[in-house]
Amino acid sequence: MTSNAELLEIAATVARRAAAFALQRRRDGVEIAASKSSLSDIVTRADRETEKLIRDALAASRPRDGFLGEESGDSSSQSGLTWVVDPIDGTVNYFYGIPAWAVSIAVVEGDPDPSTWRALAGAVVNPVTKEVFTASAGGGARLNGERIHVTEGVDLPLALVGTGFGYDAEVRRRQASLVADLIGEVRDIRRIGAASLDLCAVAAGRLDGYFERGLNPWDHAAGGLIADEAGARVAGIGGGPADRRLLVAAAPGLFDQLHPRVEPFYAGWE
Ligand code: LIP
Repeated sequence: MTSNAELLEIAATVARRAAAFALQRRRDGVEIAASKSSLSDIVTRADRETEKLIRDALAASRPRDGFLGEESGDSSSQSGLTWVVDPIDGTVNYFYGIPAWAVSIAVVEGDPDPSTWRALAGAVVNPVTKEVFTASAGGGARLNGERIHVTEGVDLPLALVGTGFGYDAEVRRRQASLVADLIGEVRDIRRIGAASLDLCAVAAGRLDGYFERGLNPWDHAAGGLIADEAGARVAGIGGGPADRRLLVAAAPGLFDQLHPRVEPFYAGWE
């Protein structure tokens, strides 16, 4: 039986390799895009190539585990464990050269469904800032090996709150209407553009809270565990597991103020 610490070592090792690859592809890609195809095409290729690197590395070390990735879909598990992967979270930031994108790799027990899975280990690597966020279930959360913890004791009016928006313009317009009200009730709002980094920011005390609707499992599988292990409450509609309907993450005291403030807005969404 592989320990959570051993699974985390695999996640972090593969995520570091993949992040270095993606960073190099971005650097190479700008030249190709400048002379040949579009940069958006380069980004799409980098996404797929990075996920293939991750998938092949995990298949080599964990051949009986399942896989669920943003770009290449899923394969069923024979071991009861599934790797949940976003090869480049923060794709638009990657496209624009904004240093807020990450490779996110988590391993979960049970079906790869955020409403039922148990996350065992996760790594989020931002190669531009050289930051490696890691956590294992019961093992705490770390940034570059140093323990991290959420900021406690912040109430909503003084909270720095992160959020994000969907790719659909009409959805974004509706989401912005909540932010238009909330921005006057909190310290300020931040839109970083990568859910995994938003969740790691909560874990490290760089954000006091974060909420978003419409996240895919691979966006929050690793970051959600890292935030949880750093002392955050991470939950969705009705206080149940976070899923694409809603994710809210904050220290418990702030969670009890932020969740009831945003949940009603999203509770009625399909
Ligand atoms: C992104 C999420 C982010 C969200 C963006 C986008 P992607 O994932 O991490 O939180 O606000 O709209 O969905 O598409 O870059 O992997």
